[in-house]
Amino acid sequence: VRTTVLGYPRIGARRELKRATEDYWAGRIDAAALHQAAAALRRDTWETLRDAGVDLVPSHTFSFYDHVLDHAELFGAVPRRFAGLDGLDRYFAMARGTEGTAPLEMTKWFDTNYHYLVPELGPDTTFRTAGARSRPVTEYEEAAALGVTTRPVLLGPLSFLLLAKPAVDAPKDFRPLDLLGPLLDAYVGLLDGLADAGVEWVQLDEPVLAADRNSAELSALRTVYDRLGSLAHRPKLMVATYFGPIGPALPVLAGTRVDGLALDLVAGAADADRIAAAGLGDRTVVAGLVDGRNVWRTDLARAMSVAASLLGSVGDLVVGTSCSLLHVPLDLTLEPDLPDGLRDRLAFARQKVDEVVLLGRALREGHQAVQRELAAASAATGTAEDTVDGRVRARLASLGTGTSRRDYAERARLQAGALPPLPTTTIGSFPQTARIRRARADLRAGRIDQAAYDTRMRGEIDEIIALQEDIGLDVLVHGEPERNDMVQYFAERLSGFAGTSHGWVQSYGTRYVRPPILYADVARPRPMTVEWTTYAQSRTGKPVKGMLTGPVTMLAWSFVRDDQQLAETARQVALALRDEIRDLEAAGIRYIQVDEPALRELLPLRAADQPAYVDWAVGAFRLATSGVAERTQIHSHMCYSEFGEIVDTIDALDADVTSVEAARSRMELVTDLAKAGYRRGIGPGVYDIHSPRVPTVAEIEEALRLALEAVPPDRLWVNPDCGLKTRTYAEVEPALRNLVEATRRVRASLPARR
Ligand code: THG
Ligand code: ZN
Repeated sequence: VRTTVLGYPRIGARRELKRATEDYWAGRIDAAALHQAAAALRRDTWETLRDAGVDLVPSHTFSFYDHVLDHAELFGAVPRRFAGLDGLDRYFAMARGTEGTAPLEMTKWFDTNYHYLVPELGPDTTFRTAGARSRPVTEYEEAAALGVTTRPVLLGPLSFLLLAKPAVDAPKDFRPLDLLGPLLDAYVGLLDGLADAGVEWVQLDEPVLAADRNSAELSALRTVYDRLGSLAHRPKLMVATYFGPIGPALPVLAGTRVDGLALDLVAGAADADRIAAAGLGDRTVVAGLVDGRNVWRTDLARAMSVAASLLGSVGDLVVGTSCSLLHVPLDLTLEPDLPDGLRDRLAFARQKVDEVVLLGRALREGHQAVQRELAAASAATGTAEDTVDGRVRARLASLGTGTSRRDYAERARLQAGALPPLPTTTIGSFPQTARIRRARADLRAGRIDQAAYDTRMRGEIDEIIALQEDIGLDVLVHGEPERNDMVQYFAERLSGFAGTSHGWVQSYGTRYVRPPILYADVARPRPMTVEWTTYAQSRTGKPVKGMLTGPVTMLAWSFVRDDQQLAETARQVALALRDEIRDLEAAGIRYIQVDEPALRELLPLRAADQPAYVDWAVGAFRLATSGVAERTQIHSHMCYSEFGEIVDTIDALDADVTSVEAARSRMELVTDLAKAGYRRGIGPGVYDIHSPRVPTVAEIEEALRLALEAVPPDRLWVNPDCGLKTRTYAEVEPALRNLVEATRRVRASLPARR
C-alpha cells in the first residue's frame, strides 16, 4: 500500500505567489524574479511531500493563475484576440484582459469557491503541444533534479472540452466536443514527450465525471481512454475523478486500458462498494479517503476499514486525498489562536498529508505500529460537548417549518406607492478605499482603538450617504466600509464560527479568501449590523436598505461541521439572521437585503441530489426572512450564477425583489424570468461592475427599455449588477450618475400612472 495526494496548495504559506505576481504586474519585479519565486514554491511543495513520506508526489500542480488556463495555453488554444502577445504577457492577458481586450470568462470550478478561466474553442482552433519542452515535462525534470520523482498532473481531455465554451464566432451547432480528435492528437504528443522524459505515471483529472453525463459524453470518454490507453509509448495513466461518485463512468473506464483510477471516497463514499464488482483486479486504485474539501481530521479507523475492504479487489492500493488539497488552507501550525477544543479536531493541507502517510503505514505495518497516533486521532473526531446550544435547538424545534409570509401579490399592494417607478439603488458595498483599509490596519495594529475606528467608519458612512443623495438614488445603502469579506464579517459576529489568520485559499488568480470554520451551533450574541444601518438612516430622509448575507452563502463560503446535516446547520444560521432582520425592522429599516450569491454554487452536481438541496436552501432563506411585517420589503441579490437552472428556486425564495447579474447577457435573463412566470420585483444589473468602464446614459437607457418589454415599471428596479467594493470612486460616481439620468429619461417616457 502506497500513498499520494492529488494536488497541493500553490500560493505559499505567506501568500508568496500573490505578492510575487502582483509585484510583477506592477512592474516592481521582472519575469525572471517571478519565475524564481514560482520555482521556490514548487520546490518547497515537492520536498515537503517527499519528506513527509508521501510515496507518489504530484507535479504540474503549480499555476500562476489557473490550471485550466494553463492547459489552454499548453495546447495552444489561444483566442485570436491575444495573437500579438506571447509568454507571461499573453498568459496574464488571457486571465485579466488588457486595455481593449476582454479576458477569458471566469466561472466556478464545480461546486467549489475556486474559479477557472473558460477556454474558447471553435472549428478553427488548432491544438499543438510543445512536446519535450512543455511545462509538464520541464516541471517533471525540475523535480527530478531535486531528487523527487513525480507524477505529472494533467486536466483530462474530456474535462478540458466539457469545461470549455464555443468561441463567440463559432457556428451555432459547434460543440467543443467536436474537437476531440485533434485534441487527442495533442495529448498523444504530450504523453510521448513525458514517456521520453522517463515519467512512470501521469494523472489525468476528469472531475466532469462527478456530474451527470449523457451517453455521447460517456462514449467520448471511452474514445479518449481507448486511444490513449492503446499507445505503445506512454506513461501509465491514472484517471482521477473527484467531487462526487464516479457513477456510470466506472464501467466505461474499467473497460479501457487505463492503469489506475483515483476515486473520491469522501464525496463519493458509496463508490467503495462498487469497486469489487468493477473488475479492477489488475489496476492501481487511489482510495481518496482524506477529505480535500474540508478541514476536519479524518476518522482514521473508518478510513482504514474502508481501505482494508478494498485490498482484495484491486491490483495495487494507494491511499490518498479525495481531491487536490488546493481547496483547504496550508498549515494548521500557523494558527496558534484557534479555540483549543477546535484545534485538535482540524487538519489543513499539511496535516492531511500526515494523515495519508499514517494510513499508509497502518495498512502496511498493521494497527499496532501506529496505535498511539490512531488513538489520538479518534479522540479528536466526533462532536465535542461544547458545540451544542440548547436554546438554539429548542427555538428551532418550536418554530417548525411554518415560516411563510402572506401572499406576494398582497404584500406588493401594501408596499406600493412608497417609491417612484423604476426605483434606483445599489447592491450594497461602496469602494473599499485606501483610507478604509488603513483604518482597519490601524485598528489591527493597535494604533487606534475601537472607538476611534468606529468614528472613522461613521465618517465614511456620512460621505457615502451624502454622495448617494447628491446622485439622486432612491434607496440608499450605508456602503459597508466596516466589512472586509462579508462572510468573514458575519462569522466574526456569530458564535459557532472561528476565523483563521493565515488560512488563505485561492478563489481566483491572486484573489484569496479565508473561509471561517463553522464548528458549533450558531447563535447571534448581539445585533450585528443594526448600529451601522440605523446610523446611516439617521443621516438621510431617504430609506436606507439593510444588508445581510444569507444562510446558504454563509455555509458555501465557510468550512462547515460535518457531524450534522447541512440543512440543520443552515437553519441555525437562518435563525440568527431572522433575529437580525427583526431587529433592523424594529429600528425602522423598511428595506432589508439578504444576499445569496452562492445559491447556484452549492447546487449538487447530479440532478438526483438537487431537489433535496433546493428544499433546505429555500427553507433556510424563508426562515431567515419571513419574520417581518408585510410592508417591510425583503430584497435578495445573486451573482456568479447561471440562473436558467434555478429560476424556480429564485421564485421560491419569496423575496419581494431580487437583483441579479444581467448586464453581460443583455437582459436576456429578464425575459427568461418573465417567461418562467416570475412576477416579483427584479433588479437586473444594468451595467457590469467587473469592468472599469463607465457605462453611458444611452446604453443603460437601452438596457432598461429592453427590460421593460418583459417587466412592468413598478416591478423593475435599477441597479448595478454587483457590489461596488472592488471599484474606485472615479468609476463609481459617473456610472451611478449615468444610471440615475438614464432612469429619469425612461421614467419621463412612461405612460402617466392612474
Ligand atoms: N467572499 C467569499 N467568497 C467569494 C466572494 C466573496 N467567492 C466568490 C467571489 N466573491 C470571489 N471574489 C473575490 C473577490 C475579491 C477577493 C476574493 C474573492 C479579494 N481577496 C483579498 C485578496 O486576496 O487580496 C483578501 C480579502 C480579505 O482581506 O479578506 O480581494 O466576496 N468568501
Ligand atoms: Zn454580486
